[in-house]
Amino acid sequence: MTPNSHDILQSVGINLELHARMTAYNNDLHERTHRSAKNRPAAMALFDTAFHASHGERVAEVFNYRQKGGKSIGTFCIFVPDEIALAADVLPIPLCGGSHWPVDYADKMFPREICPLIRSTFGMVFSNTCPYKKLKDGVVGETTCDAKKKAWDLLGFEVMEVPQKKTEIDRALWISEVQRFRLYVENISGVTVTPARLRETIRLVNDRRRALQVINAFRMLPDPPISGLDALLVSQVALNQDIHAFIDASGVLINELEHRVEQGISAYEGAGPRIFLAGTPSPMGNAKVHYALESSGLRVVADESCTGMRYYRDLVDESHDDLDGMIEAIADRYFSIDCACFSPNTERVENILKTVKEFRVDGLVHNILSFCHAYNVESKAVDRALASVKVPSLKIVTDYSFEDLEQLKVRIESFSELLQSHAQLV
Ligand code: BJ8
Repeated sequence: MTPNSHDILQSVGINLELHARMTAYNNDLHERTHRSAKNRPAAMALFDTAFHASHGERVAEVFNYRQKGGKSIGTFCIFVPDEIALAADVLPIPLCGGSHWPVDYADKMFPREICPLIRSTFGMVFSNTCPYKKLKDGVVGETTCDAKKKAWDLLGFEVMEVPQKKTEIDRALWISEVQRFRLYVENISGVTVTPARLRETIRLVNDRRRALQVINAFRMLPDPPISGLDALLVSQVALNQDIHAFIDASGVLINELEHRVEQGISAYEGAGPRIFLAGTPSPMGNAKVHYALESSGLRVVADESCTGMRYYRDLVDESHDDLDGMIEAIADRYFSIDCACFSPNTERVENILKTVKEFRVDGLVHNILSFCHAYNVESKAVDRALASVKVPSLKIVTDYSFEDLEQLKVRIESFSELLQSHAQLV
């Protein structure tokens, strides 16, 4: 951490001693899960740096931006449209926690029987270790799962209503919510969203998605030049880093991945089953299931979650020129998100089957955060569809702690054996 970042953390009231303990915990884990891996692309150093910067230099960037009069909001879900916030000169800061270290601090307000993503996020807030706690002008939640909805109630956040079905009436409601969000951010910054500015930010946010899509496509190859763990880190960084810096770093990585493919350099030492990981997101700090799988010899070649393809699969249509047309195009793109909060959610099953084919996966692993009922229950519908194409699956329900790692590895090893015998039979 630079002295500048240290002073800034102090000035925003961070408990420096606890913050140092939390970052040491996160750094040790990152060292163990990522940095010790062999065959990493050299460009991953850029993303390691961005990982460490999320609690240091990135905080300083946001602080300095605000000192110059810039505005920012906290968000928790990929339903909040970045394009519109950026067009109103409001910086969106995703706040979902991925670190196990602060979860017990959430006891101050939340029951233990809710998912670790929520507990980690608010554990950081209550332990005074969230560096973005005071660096924002508003917080926008959304009506996705019950735990989130009720948390926003308790904390008095602004809430976007995400419908739970996808009929025309729901679409109309969602478009009006996106319009309301535009007014909300305009009100925060005093900047009107113009068609010219929105056109620019639609392209910019699409560019970030395009970069992620290109990196992800390398994972379709028989010998992917980037591991699942590193692909996850790239997605996690995309959510926190300055968007221009992220697009630049992705360009460096893409060049290197192209060279690695030409030279036949794989991220993996041996041939292992190709795994599709599906389910809940893994915010920055959490890579536990990816690590459990890849350190057991399996290869995570596709990642369905909101820290995977769900975040960048679809682009916003760039062909509109008028403000309402652009807002509608943004609303439609976000409405295609196949979160398990929708009922029915047939799109998700269709997308999963498509990915199974494109990435030629041998098996699917449900990665479900404890107490996330939506993804846990929906795993049955996914399994039914997988059975029709003869793809085996394994369900992992877990939190952020590493206490059950050895147990998980035992289950993963038997799943790996099952996949190998299954491959001989089909
Ligand atoms: S669009 S997945 S980011 S809601 S894991 S808090 S659902 S109990 S994170 Fe999500 Fe938006 Fe959907 Fe994506 Fe609740 Fe489940 Fe916890 Fe979750």
